[in-house]
Amino acid sequence: MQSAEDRLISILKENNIDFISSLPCDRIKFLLERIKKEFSHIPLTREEEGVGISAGISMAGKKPAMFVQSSGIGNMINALLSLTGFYELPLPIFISQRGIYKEGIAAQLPMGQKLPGILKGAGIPYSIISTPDDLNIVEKNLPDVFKKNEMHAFLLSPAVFEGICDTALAAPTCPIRGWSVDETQKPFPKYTRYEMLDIIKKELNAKVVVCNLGVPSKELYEIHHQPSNFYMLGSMGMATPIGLGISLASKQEVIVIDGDGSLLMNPGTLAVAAHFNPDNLKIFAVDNSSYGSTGEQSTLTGSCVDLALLAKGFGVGNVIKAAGKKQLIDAIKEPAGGLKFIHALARPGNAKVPNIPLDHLDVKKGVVEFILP
Ligand SMILES: Cc1ncc(C[n+]2csc(CCOP(=O)(O)OP(=O)(O)O)c2C)c(N)n1
Repeated sequence: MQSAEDRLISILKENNIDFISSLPCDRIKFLLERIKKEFSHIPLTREEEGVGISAGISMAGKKPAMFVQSSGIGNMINALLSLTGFYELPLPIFISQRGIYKEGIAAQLPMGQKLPGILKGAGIPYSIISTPDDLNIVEKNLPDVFKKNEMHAFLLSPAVFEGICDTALAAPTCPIRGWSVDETQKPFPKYTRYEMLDIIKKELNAKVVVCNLGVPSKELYEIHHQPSNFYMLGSMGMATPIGLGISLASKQEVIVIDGDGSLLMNPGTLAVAAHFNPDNLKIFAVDNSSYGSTGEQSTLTGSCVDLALLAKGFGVGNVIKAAGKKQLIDAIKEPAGGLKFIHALARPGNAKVPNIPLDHLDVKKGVVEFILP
């Protein structure tokens, strides 16, 4: 019998889809790996840009499709309405709908569960795909998207692909990068994110630590839990903005542990941070060239983006690359007299750590009581 993945891929092929852009979700990681091999694939840094890229593709006479997580719709809605809908451009959007089936991350519930209502309110047609048999609905509705120049959201329940396990999922290779801000130091990734956090843990003591969502937060909880750690459970791309806000509004020393995928989703925040140049803020950007939490899909820091140069370009004065133990500790320890951006070059890989056993409101309470005792 044909697997749900095979079925969906053949429907996409029968409809002559030319380009598929995506930003990963853990629940469709095996499907995404197949898509990358079988279609012209466009890796995104933010879901919204996929809407623009798809508009360009369809105006050039080709057929686009997008694969995103339900949370990504929050990043797309304006472009979907004022570009795709307004100009009557076709766009099928396949959405991994979180928060509705065996969900382990509470922060996925608000957006995932409200998604049908949001789409309804926005006037975006959608279909609910709850089981592999429901892929018939995709088969029926997809041709109309291109015939009628419409957008259509297909809400894919994690149940559709449950149990699918592709042993061929490629692990990202450790990036070898030629670039360097300072040519005298050419650091090479040595440690995983977990090992890095372990190396710098003492320097986090009694500071406000805002930590990137997903596995980074779980690893930090396991390695160095303290009430002043703000563990993000959702809102990808918000670690640096949250840390900036705390640093501007308080005298606390703030360390943001961010990730390459998340920084690329919201890079403009580095310009805002550079503008204020707070001397109580350090951004420790763990660059493992992958979306570690969702299956280690490669990010563009492995091919073309140098986060240190990006930070410099946005006006951050104190930028350092670090990969070795001493470099990492010195970088986080030494004051910079202004905003400091540490480009921490990491190897891909996640530690096997459990979910954080704290209620999200208790996480907030711990941080607030630390800032305002
Ligand atoms: C808007 C949005 N899109 C996609 C996701 C799914 N997602 C959760 S964590 C993550 C990867 C984050 O990667 P990175 O910041 O590089 O951190 P790493 O896990 O690699 O350390 C993704 C894509 C999400 N939560 N929100």
